[in-house]
Amino acid sequence: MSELKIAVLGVGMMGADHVARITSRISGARVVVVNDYLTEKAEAIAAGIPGCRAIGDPLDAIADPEVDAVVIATPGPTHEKQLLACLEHAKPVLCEKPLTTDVETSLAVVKREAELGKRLIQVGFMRRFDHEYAQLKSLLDAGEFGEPLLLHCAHRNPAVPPNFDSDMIVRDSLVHEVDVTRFLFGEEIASVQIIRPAANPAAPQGLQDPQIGIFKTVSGKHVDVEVFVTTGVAYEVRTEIVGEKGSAMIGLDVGLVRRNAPGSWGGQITPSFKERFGQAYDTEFQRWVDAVRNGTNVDGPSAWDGYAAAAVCEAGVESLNNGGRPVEVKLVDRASIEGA
Ligand code: ISE
Repeated sequence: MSELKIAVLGVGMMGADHVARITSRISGARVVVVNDYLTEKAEAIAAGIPGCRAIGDPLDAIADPEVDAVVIATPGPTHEKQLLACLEHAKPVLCEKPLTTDVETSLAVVKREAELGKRLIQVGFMRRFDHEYAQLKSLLDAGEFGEPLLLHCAHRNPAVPPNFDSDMIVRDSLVHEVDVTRFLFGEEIASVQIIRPAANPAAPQGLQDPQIGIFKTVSGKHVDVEVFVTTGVAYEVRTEIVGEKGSAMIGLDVGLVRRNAPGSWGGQITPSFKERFGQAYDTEFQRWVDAVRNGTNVDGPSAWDGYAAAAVCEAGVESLNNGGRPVEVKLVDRASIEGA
């Protein structure tokens, strides 16, 4: 296939970054259509890219004959309809998390794709493409740490948008550690517990922040996660794995350390996930574009991964709201869906 022609749906913070990524940072693809509910925003972005048009209706953008593949970066509640339209038109799609906003519709999407007998959906869990996570996964798979036993994670954001509520800390933030756990351990999560420590006095009224998530995997491995999204400081994502033969930590985020002022030393802190995971997003997009061009369509997390993450988060929100009791994760048997 010659250059892949992509429609990007949603050009908010992440969508606009993806447009720039496809246009200037990766090869083999270009953006031919952009769409956003803010029409002027889409038009302004289209005007800056040769051969790019703004289309007002996302479903028309998906169906457009010039479009080979789709990137979905719209708000979660719109994903189900847009994903089903991509399947209907047999267009490969890279969908930002969440796959959909509830377990039932996520499962329906998994089943619809399986019925088609062709993989078309990739979900945007970008951490799997980060060099450090990828390196950790290779070492684990090579048996360098023997049997992996524990995972300790910290996930801190300096701030979140004003509409961010306590459930979103699970569904929007902790969901990354859900995927990281499934990716590194290669097994499903069986139960989730969310504990509410004393809330940050600087957090907006009513926001349960920080939260502690505890997962137990099917084989009994333990994972604990501190999620703290109003630190006011920096973007920090650390992951430590402890195994039978040793441990490893990633995400120390120590770049250049300077010592040129009397009596002090220091470096720079990462402001947000756009910078911290910039390389991961670039790699994710390049590999997806290559996969679509060679007909594989998917090279990363699948619709099933999106569904499994939704099921874990559903259980997590139940635990958050039931006083922190562990809640069992309910997943259908994967083998019962041929092709999933
Ligand atoms: C955001 O949506 C992300 O995906 C970021 O990676 C995460 O750190 C943040 O908490 C979420 O709100």
